Amino acid sequence: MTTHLQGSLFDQADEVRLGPLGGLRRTDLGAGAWIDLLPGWLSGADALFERLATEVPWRAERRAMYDQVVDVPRLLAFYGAGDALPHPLLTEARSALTAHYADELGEPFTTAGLCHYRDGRDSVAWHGDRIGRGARQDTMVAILSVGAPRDLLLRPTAGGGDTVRRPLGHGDLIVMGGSCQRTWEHCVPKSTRAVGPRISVQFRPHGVR
Ligand SMILES: O=C(O)CCC(=O)C(=O)O
Repeated sequence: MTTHLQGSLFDQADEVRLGPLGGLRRTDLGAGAWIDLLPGWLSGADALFERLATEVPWRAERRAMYDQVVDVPRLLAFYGAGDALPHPLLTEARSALTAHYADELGEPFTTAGLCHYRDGRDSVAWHGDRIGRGARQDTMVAILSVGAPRDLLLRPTAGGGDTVRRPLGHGDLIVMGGSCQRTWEHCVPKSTRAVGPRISVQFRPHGVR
């Protein structure tokens, strides 16, 4: 697959390496929801992007919408709890997140969902991760982003309140925690700007989708 990623001027590192998680900064969103953010957690993120873009067995999905079947506007891959992840760095990232949040989360991050946004036409609509336990329980979803930044937007499920916007790419980490999947929803909107490709890796505990 051709990727056309314009690399970051700030991240020319060849070695793919995680930094410490001590720099995570928490924003309280209210209603028991929060996000933690760590820009540039991963150095060498462009190299990881290229590896994932070319080596992951990406699936193009189609979904029923009203009376039509439409293309899902992004490529997908999913790694369950027992599956080998497509790059050792992702295994390292999952372990580091599990260790860092052990007391607060009380269980490990186990699964990894990957989304590949090829250009600004790819997106994910407003949703919370509520297919599983996230519908009833507080939980965490940690997202590592590589490739060109795309905005992740969050807004209260109940309506009202400000929309929170975080541009994520080039090795940035965001963790959505507490009631965030129930009381807030998130999306990656389409962009009419000439944006490059981005891959997000979402680590979730067992039973959260
Ligand atoms: O790509 C992202 O950062 C968000 C992905 C997401 O929300 C999802 O796949 O449920």
